[in-house]
Amino acid sequence: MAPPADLRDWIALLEREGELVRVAAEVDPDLEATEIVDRTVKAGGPALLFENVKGSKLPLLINQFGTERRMCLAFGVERLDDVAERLEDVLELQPPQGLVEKVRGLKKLKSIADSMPKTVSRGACQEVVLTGDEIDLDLLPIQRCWPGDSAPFITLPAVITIDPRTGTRNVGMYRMQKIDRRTTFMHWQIHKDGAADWRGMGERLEVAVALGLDPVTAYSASAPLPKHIDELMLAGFLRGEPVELVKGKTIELEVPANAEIVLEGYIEKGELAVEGPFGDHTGYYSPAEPFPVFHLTALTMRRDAVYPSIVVGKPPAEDAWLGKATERIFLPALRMTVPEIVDYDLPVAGAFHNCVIVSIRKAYPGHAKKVMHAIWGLGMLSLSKSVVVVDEHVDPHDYADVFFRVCANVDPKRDVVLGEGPLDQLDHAPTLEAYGGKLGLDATHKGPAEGTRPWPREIEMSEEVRALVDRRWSEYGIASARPRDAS
Ligand SMILES: Cc1cc2nc3c(=O)[nH]c(=O)nc-3n(C[C@H](O)[C@H](O)[C@H](O)COP(=O)(O)O)c2cc1C
Ligand SMILES: [Mn+2]
Repeated sequence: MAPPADLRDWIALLEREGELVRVAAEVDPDLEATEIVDRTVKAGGPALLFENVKGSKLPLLINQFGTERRMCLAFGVERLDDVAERLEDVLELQPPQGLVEKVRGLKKLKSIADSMPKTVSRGACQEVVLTGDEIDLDLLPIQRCWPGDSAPFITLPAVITIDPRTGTRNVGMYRMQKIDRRTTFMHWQIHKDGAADWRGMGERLEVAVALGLDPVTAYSASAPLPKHIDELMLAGFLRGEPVELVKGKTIELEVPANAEIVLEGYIEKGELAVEGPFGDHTGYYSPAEPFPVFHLTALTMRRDAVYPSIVVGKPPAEDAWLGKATERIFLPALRMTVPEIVDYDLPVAGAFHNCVIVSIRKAYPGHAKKVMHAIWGLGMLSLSKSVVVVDEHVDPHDYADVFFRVCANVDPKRDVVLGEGPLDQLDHAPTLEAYGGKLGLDATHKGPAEGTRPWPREIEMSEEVRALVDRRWSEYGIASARPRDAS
């Protein structure tokens, strides 16, 4: 099944699948919407289309990503690992042997070639064009999410810039605090590609912001790609169809033609003001701090545009599923660099950066420590505060089993690595901002070369006895426990 072509195609799909509720009652985008959504997300509930938002004519779509099932619907797959397999196929492309493999190889190469964004002459996102004094962010149902938030925030944007030094495009999801009808902040955290484009800017940096995209392109804006890779190419690859772009009305940048709403504008060199506080995905308010100011030169939209939003806060919130998609989709890329990694898990409670659990095929002394350092050196994973390493037969998603290994296998004097390095800018725990301590826990088995006594064998029942008990289960008359297969 092809992924949805645009936001309204996606809304129709959600509705057909019983995954969307239209809310006709008037809802205030100031706090009330958050409380409704937070309860819905935490109950595993549906996407919500608020059709009657106080103070705005536009409907507000929220919780489109809030469950694993909706995430899979967005990508047109059964399991998120299926997306990863398609990527792995391309990453692991080997010289083909024989005709059949050559044809298959060509298909894979074509899927890459077809991923490049394509320029078109017209886009639905420009049915309405407001410039100059007509620009008015008050038209949009922008949410103020939490009581301590300093203002309303645009929370689900795809922010487009071009690196003035290399000419490569970047798309990232960065919250935007509304300042007035024609200005917002741009919350580019220090480690992000958008911030790097900004640091490299000349006098002015053009910025385009797409709101209301097909779900795969919207997800791609949150994906932690290396700086030189255009997120729109990933979107094209994952969709199996290129992202179509039209030239902006007041800027040189191209914008996704299928967007519901586009904000065009610029950032002036050196112009900073104090942004925040904002109730963030850490579960705490991030403090007020200086960030760049974004000036709008145009607001373009569809005639009947839908405004998309997301609420972050104490985990689990809707963004948990964007994070889980990244965890699954990036496993093959992680394995390209660190092939001994079997699987990994970023616990939702760890807000993406606080904890990584990784299982490895351990082959030599210190191997777990080598993997910790690899993670601390890899892309956005480098911001991970703690890394727990377990053996290959341990499922990193089974937190109870991981905790058992940590308790059972760690000698705190020998198996704890304390380091320091860059940390997520939003992490309030370290003494300094964006820099602090790292914790590694080696919960793998240890060998004599690591200075241990002989490592004991783990207890396992024999397969014969298990099979026997499975067969005979009904004879025992024990209702409260079950044979393996029935569980
Ligand atoms: C809902 C949501 C909100 C986000 N808000 C911000 C933000 O305000 N600032 C930021 O730097 N990153 C934010 N992120 C994370 C970035 O989108 C993510 O790190 C992405 O990889 C950035 O793109 P880049 O690597 O091209 O800079 C947010 C992610 C999500 C899912
Ligand atoms: Mn990027």
